[in-house]
This record gives sequence, structure tokens and C-alpha cells, in this order.
Amino acid sequence: MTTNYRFSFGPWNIHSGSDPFGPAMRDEFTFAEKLEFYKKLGFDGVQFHDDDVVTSADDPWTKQESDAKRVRQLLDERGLVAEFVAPRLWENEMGIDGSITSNSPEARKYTLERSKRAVDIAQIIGTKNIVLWPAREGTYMREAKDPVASIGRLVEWMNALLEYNKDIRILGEMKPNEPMDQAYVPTVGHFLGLASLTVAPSRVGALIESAHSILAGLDPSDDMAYALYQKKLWSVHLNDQNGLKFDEDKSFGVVDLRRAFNQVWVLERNGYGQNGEFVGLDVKALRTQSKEKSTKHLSNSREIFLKLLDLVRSLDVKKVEGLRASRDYEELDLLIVNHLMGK
Ligand code: GLO
Ligand code: MG
Repeated sequence: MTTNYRFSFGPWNIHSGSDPFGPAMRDEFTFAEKLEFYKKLGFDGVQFHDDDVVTSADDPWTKQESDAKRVRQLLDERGLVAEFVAPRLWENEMGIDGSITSNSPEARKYTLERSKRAVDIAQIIGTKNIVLWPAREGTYMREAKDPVASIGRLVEWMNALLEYNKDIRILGEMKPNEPMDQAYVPTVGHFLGLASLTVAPSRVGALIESAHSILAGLDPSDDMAYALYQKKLWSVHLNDQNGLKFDEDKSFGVVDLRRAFNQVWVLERNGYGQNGEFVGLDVKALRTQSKEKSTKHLSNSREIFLKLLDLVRSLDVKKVEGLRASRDYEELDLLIVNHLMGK
């Protein structure tokens, strides 16, 4: 069965170019303008934070509900679908020291209430997927929190949401660092270990971002394979990363083509996308781009994915198997590199 891949990104992936060291370099497109780009660039899925959907996640529920219904209408009118909602727990001052793992009972209460509203928002805009990127669930210094209690709090948070709505699925998007020095659940392996301790392990899976695996010193395609084997790879954030530095969110494949090829290979060969999973691209336009040219990172990433897909599909599998059997990995190296070079 040939997979017809569907692509997604979030409104934050079209942005004004500010970074921790300098202000915006281009005007922000409005949300309505951003929505118009999706189909034009070849995308069908929209990823959301809770407050990408509603004006403020702290507004009274009646206001949030009408905002969410309006967004649902905008999506329906454009033939777009919501892929997931992620509560943006790391920007509110309540989450200054983490949200789920905060030492403050008040902050944890806020977090749970807000997360339940994110579930309600997801229901209105038509998705069952709740993404947990636990941005500040870690420490800058080890002594700041109780590390064992923190793991328990993450499980309790998942249990509360899984019980709150029996239809939702939780997708953990793990990242080893940034903004924190050390995250408590740094990799997909750690997260899927916790998934099995929840009240509904079958509704807990993963979203794997290439850069996050790389920052953990791991190969993204192997991380994806680990989740695929468990039938728990429910979304991806493809992008690229030049070594172990800050999360660069470069266009997919622009740093290491072979590493990107291997991600497409593992996805394609294991039926990713056949149950409606999206190919998400969590990429950022370079700060130097002009406003008119600030969506190229999205179309380029999609194009690179599709070209690598052609290469995966045209690779001589028999040859690969023969070289595996004869353990001639030097020849296999050359085969792959030649294939990537179109030789
Ligand atoms: C940052 C993450 C972030 C998430 C997004 C959705 O490193 O990749 O962009 O993907 O907030 O959870
Ligand atoms: Mg991401």
C-alpha cells in the first residue's frame, strides 16, 4: 500500500524572526493569513497550542469555547484539519519553575485545570491528540526539586487527563534540554517507560522531533524505530540540527541528508502515515529572510521529504539485503552515498 503522506505545521512555524538576542525582523502574519498558506504550500494539518486556538487560555471558558468554535469553522471552510493541541504551559508565570513538576501546589492546580481546558479545546476543533512538550519539567540545578516526586507528578498529570476524557491520546514530545539544563524525561525511551505506568497505556504514545533526538546524542531514525515497533509513533516533528547546540529547527535534511534519508526510510518502510499520522515539520525560517520569503523553510522541508521518499522507494532493496547478508558494509556505504548523489 502506497502511503499518501499528509503534512502539518503549527502557526508558530511562520514567525517574525526574533530570537533570545534580538527583536523581530519582519512583521508577524495574522493567524488568518497564516491559515491561507497551508494549502498553497501543500499542507493539510494544523498543529496548535491551546492559546493558538483561543485568545487567552486564562479567559473564562465561554469565551474560549466561542474562540475554538470560530477556529473550527475557519479550518472546515479551508478543508484543513487540526492535528493536535498542546497546552502551552511554559509561558505563563505560573509555570516559571515548571508546571506539572512545580514545587507549588497552586501552580500544579493551575496546570491541571488549564490542561483540561486544552482537552476541551481539542474536542471542539476536532482532534483527539494532546501533545505534551514538558518544556520546563526539569531543573537548572539538581537540588531544586525532588526528582522522584517529579516523575510521579508527570504520571499523575497524564492519569488525570486520560480519566478526564476517555477519547484523548497523549503524545509525549521529549527533549533533553532547553529551556531547562536537564529535563526529567529526556528521551522517547524514558517517556514510553512512563506510558506503561499510566491508567491507559494504549492511549499514550510519542511525537518524535529530529532535533530533540540529535540533542540527546541519538539518531532520530533509531528513536523513531523504537516507537514504531511499539506502534506508538503518532506524530513527528521533522527538522535538522547542526550538532549539539540550541534547538535550531533547521529545514528538514539541510544539514545531514543521509540522516534525513534514514528517517524517511524508517517511516516509509514501517507504514507511518497509514493510520492518518501526519508528517509534521517543526522548522523555523532563518532570521535573515524577508517577510515575503519567510515560508520557504516549510515548502523546502516538504519538498526534501518527498524527494528523499523517491530515493527510499527507488533504492535497490535486494542489493541492500545482499550486502547485509554478506556483511559488506563498506559496499553498502557506497551504495547509499551513490544513491543520495543520484549516481
Ligand atoms: C520545542 C518544541 C516545540 C513543540 C511545540 C508543540 O523545542 O519542539 O516547538 O513542538 O510547542 O508541542
Ligand atoms: Mg517540536
